[in-house]
Amino acid sequence: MDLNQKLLEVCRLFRIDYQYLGYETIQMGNVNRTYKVNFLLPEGNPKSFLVQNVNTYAFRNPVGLMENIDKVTEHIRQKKPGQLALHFHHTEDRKTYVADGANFWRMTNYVPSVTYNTASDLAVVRNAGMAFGEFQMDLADFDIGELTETIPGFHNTRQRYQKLLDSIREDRAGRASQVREEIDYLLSVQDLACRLTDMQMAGELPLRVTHNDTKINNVLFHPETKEAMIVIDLDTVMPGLMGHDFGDAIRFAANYVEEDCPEYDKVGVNLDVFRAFAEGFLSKTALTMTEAEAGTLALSCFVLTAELATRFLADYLDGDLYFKINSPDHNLVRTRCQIALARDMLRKMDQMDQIVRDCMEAAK
Ligand code: GN1
Ligand code: MG
Repeated sequence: MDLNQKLLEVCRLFRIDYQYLGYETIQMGNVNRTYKVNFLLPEGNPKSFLVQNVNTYAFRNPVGLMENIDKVTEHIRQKKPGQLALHFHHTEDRKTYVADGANFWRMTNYVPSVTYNTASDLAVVRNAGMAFGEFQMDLADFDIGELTETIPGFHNTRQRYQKLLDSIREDRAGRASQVREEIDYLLSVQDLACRLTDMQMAGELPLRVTHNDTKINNVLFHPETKEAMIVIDLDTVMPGLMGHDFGDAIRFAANYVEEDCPEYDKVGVNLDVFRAFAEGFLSKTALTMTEAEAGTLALSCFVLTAELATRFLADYLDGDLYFKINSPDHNLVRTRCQIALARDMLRKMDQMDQIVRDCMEAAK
């Protein structure tokens, strides 16, 4: 069945009966597939929905994942009635998904908005920091035990390293000999990269409900005011650490270039962007943050960057099974870009740490 027919069939199961106009593929996310599906309302206006095909190779329990999202969005909705919230459509039998074979479909309203892959506008970055900080705070009283771990060990860096070692050993795509330098670098920083995981295991950091995938393009901004409207992509909302959300956001937003930029000499942390995000994030979280947590924020940027480099490299070695790719060496380019960023973060660690301390002071 072609995709037009499939998407139309899925929309009909979500009880959208308008006249079908067609679909556009949306470049959003490296894991799920997203389509904007367009319809014509009876009075002649267009109306669009976002339909996603959830990657069930990455998410082995998509039903549990949808239950997490339902619970979390409901919790936020009760706190903030009237605020724009993520809303998933239901089928006739009240399910928020359509499962057919290996495909797992879901549908939301399309929200006209803008998103950013890199951000030079510091007001936008600060707003994103506030949005992610507020998201964590909204869920501070949510019972962690209610959540399914949608990807077990998602930010368990020790486990990620173990996976990389397995991939090197198996060498399924026959690529290990080309990437000796990358492997050697990542192994040389292993203990530092696993510091957050080790502290978590030792019970030194509080477990929170975290977003876990805080790329700035997971915040939708108002097209005119540039205010953050809503945090999206709740697939990985799970128990986690403050540093997971802070670190991943900086990894993505504060890099001078996009995360798969092949010009490695341009890669690095823009400290102005770092400061703007920290200001926003800490303005919401400083009061509930422990000293130990604050002390991990600068480090967490390096940790999340090195961790993702191990994931990209393991996927390259496996033959690109997990992340969507645009070229055969896409995962290798991503790995190299993240390694260049991790190196720059090590150089700037003291400066980043000082900025966190300044923002903590200012926010208290
Ligand atoms: C994936 O699919 P997307 O873009 O939301 C990945 C993140 C990575 C990110 C890197 C579930 O996120 O962990 O940081 O790619 N999500 C999952 O771009 O693995
Ligand atoms: Mg995601």
